[in-house]
Amino acid sequence: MCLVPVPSRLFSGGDHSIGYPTVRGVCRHLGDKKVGIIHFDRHVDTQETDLDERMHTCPWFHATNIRNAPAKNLVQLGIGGWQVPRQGVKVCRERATNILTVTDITEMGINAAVEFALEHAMDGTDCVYISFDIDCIDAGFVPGTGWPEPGGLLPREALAMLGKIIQRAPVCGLEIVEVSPPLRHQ
Ligand SMILES: [Mn+2]
Repeated sequence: MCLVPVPSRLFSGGDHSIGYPTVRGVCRHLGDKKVGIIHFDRHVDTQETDLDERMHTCPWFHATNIRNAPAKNLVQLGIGGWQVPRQGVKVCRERATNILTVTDITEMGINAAVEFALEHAMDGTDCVYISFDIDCIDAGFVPGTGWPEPGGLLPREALAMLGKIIQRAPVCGLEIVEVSPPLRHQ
């Protein structure tokens, strides 16, 4: 485990609307330090608004406007679900963020995916904020979530990547979101 440059925090959701305020809160304590964001999800969540509101599909549009959280250090792992709006993808392209789809990760392997994530999230930053949306995992394993998606990561793949990243990166915060037990039907 790396030494952390700032106190590390654990947040749990609830929906992903906590992503922006939690990164903003962490950044207030970073001074001049910078944070890279590693985001596990089937969805990019980079559109400015959704249904005319800032909500759980929009955290990274706003978080990467924070001075300490450059967009070039946003890495998104497991993207490729049905709910990936064109507006969000457009923002990713404009801001030159980094995306690996489930297919990318499957083809390159989880070790190479972890290297990619660390290389880009740590490029010029001091620490890493990890956002783990449980819908990055295949819907067959996580029915208790708001937007279950087929074709996601296997639990062992997601947990292995998460573990390898935590071992090697100075983590300033970790959030686990989109957990909704009432939606479990099994
Ligand atoms: Mn999601």
